[in-house]
Amino acid sequence: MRRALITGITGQDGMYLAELLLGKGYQVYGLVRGQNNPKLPLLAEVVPGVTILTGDLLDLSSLMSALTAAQPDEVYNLGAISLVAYSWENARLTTDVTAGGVLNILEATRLYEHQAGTRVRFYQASSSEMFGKVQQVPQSESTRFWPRSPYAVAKAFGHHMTVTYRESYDMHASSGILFNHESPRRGPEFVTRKVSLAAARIKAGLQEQLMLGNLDARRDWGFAGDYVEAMWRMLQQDQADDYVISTGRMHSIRDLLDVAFTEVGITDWAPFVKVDPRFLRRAEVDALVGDSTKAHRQLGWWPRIDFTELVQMMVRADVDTITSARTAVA
Ligand code: NDP
Ligand code: GDR
Repeated sequence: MRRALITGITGQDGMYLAELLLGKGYQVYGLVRGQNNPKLPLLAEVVPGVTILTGDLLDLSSLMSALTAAQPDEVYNLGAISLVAYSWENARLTTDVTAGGVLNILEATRLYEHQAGTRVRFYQASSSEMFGKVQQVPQSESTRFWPRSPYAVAKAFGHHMTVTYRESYDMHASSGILFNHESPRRGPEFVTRKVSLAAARIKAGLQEQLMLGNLDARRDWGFAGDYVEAMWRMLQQDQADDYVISTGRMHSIRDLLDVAFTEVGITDWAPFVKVDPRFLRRAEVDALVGDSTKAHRQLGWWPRIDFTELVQMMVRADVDTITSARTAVA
């Protein structure tokens, strides 16, 4: 039975990846931080087969203990402070976790390999945010990075450190440069879920207005369930490498609003949406769209769910949750 250790198991991707690996017969270990993490009940409900280990990316010794307990064949480093907007307000913490945490888990993995006399395959969750200011469209593995936020700078550090460990220590360390991917499990602080939730709540009469930032930003949005499959495929390759994972299609926040509100039967969202300067970014990434030709060719990976299906899935899930809650009360 193959064994995997996932950091960031309580996040959106961690849960989808755990489901995927459990379905493939892996023994899955998940690193959870804090003495009473509020997401533990959800984790037990969604992926009850996962063995929980406590630890923190800031604490190298806790990572060593987790590796020793899990004895993994594969390590997926998904843990991070991942909200771009938050990273300006908490730049040092973001740097410590999202950059320094990568060095810690790489170093723990290297030491564990040495001590246990075994090889471990390592995945780093890199991000399209590293491309930042648009210089080339679409962005591929060879596009230069121009990070525009403390989060993106931290991810660029983690990416380069992963490549450096691969080249310095001959580690099987791969980095997935993933473009935005969403799902009904996406945190409500991210724009897609904020919109899907608001559309459902406005339709149900539970909310009057939706406050947003830049409506003209454009992103390449895919489905998280498809993207974790790409992570796994990367670690099944003989050679570790870096891959862009994306749909190759770009949409604006306005497109997102169109699909989400149409799904609840509201044809004009304008009366419900207000631009609030609090949600504008100090340095915006205007438009990102990925070129995943390498992943198509080498991993045989393709996204299965497109933008419209994704947004409809998210809105329907939020509508269902609201309806179930009302039925339970009635
Ligand atoms: P989430 O924000 O949903 O999850 C982040 C996870 O990191 C949570 O489990 C969180 O735990 C954990 N974490 C935070 N701080 C620490 C710490 N100090 N030690 C250990 N774990 C910690 O992110 P996603 O699931 O969306 O993304 C997964 C990874 O992929 C992240 O690294 C993200 O930056 C990256 N990424 C995501 C993309 C996307 O579109 N979703 C695109 C490209 C990259 P807790 O529950 O305790 O807070
Ligand atoms: P992003 O995702 O920054 O791309 O990072 P987010 O959903 O936060 O923003 C996408 C775009 O929407 C615009 N926007 C708003 N964003 C938020 N969160 N809230 C708003 O009210 C709002 N209004 C407009 C933003 O300005 C931006 O242009 C995500 C995260 O998952 C990262 O961890 C990951 O690395 C990248 O995707 C790829």
